[in-house]
Amino acid sequence: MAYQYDDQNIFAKILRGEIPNGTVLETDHCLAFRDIAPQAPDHVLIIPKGAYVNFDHFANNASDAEILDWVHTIGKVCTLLGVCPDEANGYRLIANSGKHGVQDVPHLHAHILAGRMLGRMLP
Ligand code: D5M
Repeated sequence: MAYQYDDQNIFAKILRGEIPNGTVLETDHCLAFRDIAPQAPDHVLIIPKGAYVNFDHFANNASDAEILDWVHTIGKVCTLLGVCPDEANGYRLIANSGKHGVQDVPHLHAHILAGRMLGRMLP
């Protein structure tokens, strides 16, 4: 699979500092920022700084350090938002990939959605 990364995508511009963003957390390999069109009271995107189109591109090509940092950053964002599940809350973690995944921005991003009761995704 040959992945074509478009360096003009909006998240590449955010990483280059060309577009402002609502940063929640920045690490060596990742940036977490608020979604511009939130679908829940807390809606944060966690992206690797590397040029990865989607999840499988990242999972099959990124270094262990990049992968660990992305996973840890997602966990830290959950902690920062105060949504680690107890009886009262929780969150949804999504990475839309490709056409059937209805991915709009072609730079890997995890969505964390929280702060309200979300609809059931699967029957
Ligand atoms: O979701 C792409 C997400 O990216 C969507 O929820 C809107 C969000 N988005 C688009 N532009 C921006 C900027 N400039 N800042 C923050 N968030 C943004 P997908 O999974 O690709 O369908």
